[in-house]
Amino acid sequence: MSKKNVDFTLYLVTDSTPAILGDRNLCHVVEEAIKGGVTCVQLRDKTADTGHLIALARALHKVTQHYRVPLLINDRVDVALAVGCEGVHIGQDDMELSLARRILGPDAIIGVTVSTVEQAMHAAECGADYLGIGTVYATPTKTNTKSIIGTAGVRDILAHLGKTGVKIPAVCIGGLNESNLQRVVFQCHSPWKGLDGVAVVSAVMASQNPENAADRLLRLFHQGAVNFVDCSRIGTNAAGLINLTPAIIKAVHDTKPLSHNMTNLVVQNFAANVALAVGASPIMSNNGEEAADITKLGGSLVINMGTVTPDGLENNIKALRAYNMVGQPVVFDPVGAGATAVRRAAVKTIMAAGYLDVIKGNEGEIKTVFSDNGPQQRGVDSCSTLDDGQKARLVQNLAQRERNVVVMTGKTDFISDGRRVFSISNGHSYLGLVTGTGCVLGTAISAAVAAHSGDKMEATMAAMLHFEIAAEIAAARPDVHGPGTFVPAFIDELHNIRLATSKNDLAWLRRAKVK
Ligand code: 3NM
Ligand code: MG
Repeated sequence: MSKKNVDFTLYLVTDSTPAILGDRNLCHVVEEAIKGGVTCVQLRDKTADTGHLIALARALHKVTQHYRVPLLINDRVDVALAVGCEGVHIGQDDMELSLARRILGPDAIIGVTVSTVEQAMHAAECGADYLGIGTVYATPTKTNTKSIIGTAGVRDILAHLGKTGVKIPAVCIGGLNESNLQRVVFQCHSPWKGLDGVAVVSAVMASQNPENAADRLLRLFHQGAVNFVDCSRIGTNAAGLINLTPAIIKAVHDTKPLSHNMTNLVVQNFAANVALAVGASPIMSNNGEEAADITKLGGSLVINMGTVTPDGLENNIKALRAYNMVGQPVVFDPVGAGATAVRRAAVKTIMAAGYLDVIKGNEGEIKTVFSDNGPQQRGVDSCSTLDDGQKARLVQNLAQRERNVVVMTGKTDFISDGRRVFSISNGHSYLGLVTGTGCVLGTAISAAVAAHSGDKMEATMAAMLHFEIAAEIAAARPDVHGPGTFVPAFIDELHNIRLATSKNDLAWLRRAKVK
């Protein structure tokens, strides 16, 4: 087996602890996993006595040799040498790479764990054969991990390697499983270099059917992230987006998609009415347990952080995973994100737990989502410090980092998919004087992304034009005298625009101000 053509696509790291292996036989579990598609195996046992570890490695090597899959030993160069397996995997605190190389020779496969660009470049320069990048997400399998770097951290490392022309296979590790694999691969991808594989422990080792588990993971890896942001129409300009808007509003009208809202107490009723007005079918369920069933009805999810409780957060995460699992869209509204430490932590937790197709917030919220040293917000109201150019850049940077669509609301709204940025200057100041208008915009967006299965930026733009122009028309009505009378008129106009559009009456759309 030449080390030049090792396949790192599905890299299995073993774990002999009772919590994961139970009373099963390690060699048997690994054999099943290889039958399912595991392409590379690392024996990792931090507590076994040396004699026992060598015996185990020998037995395991027989299995891996039979299937022509390389076996690497975690940390223990001596054990690898003793059993004559294909190589080792070393961490930053283990034996130095150059020393391990001297002991094992040029043909051994030596991989290194890295969590920074510097460590990655150093390992590559010293002749590592592959990199294990992590820790992506906090995981109970390894509680002493030093740095949780998320998908953005992995992508920074891959991008740097790619840009500087360093060719080295790379996998990532930490908390990967069936529900997040596709979007992790998608979000880790940089234009210069992507992942060559993923490394897992519990997703396969703890499975009652390791063969099936490996098979499904491998399929997900090869399938790619088909349901995520589709940038296929990157040529679309502002006029193009306006032209696409009626078809998207009609799609909502015709298909009546489900808009599943996990939202705060203040806006539940308003959000449900807005969903109906734009032609969606609202379901207001804050119980994460029923999310998987709700996904079967099609539709999309809004996670609104308006009233954050530990219990609520847990439910949000369950629902997020359920939607990600089936590739249905999720809109995240980080209400009041910067206001308290609890909310800042909640944002981080939600961002790490899944893929958010659209993130929508005001300036302060988007700043906080972008970096935790965002501004201290007062309540959930917005306050502005950035000029339009800075806002556009922030929205684009966040969308680029998350590989999704980001919306920043304000007098002028900004929207980006990471490549394009548009501003919308429709709307009315009454929107800022009524509570929950931002939240219900999330609901309107969720309806559009559920009904329009293509580019989520197109869908988001359509929902925003529908919403902002309805506000403009409502505010101008003679029966509207202020924010109180504005609300029912606004719901009327959302409804009217939808009905007019379904009859190809597009006069309202001439008001669109998109740049
Ligand atoms: N190394 P699971 S994280 C063995 O970051 C290991 O270097 C890590 O387990 C690192 O797939 C990890 O069950 C455990 O989350 C990964
Ligand atoms: Mg180690």
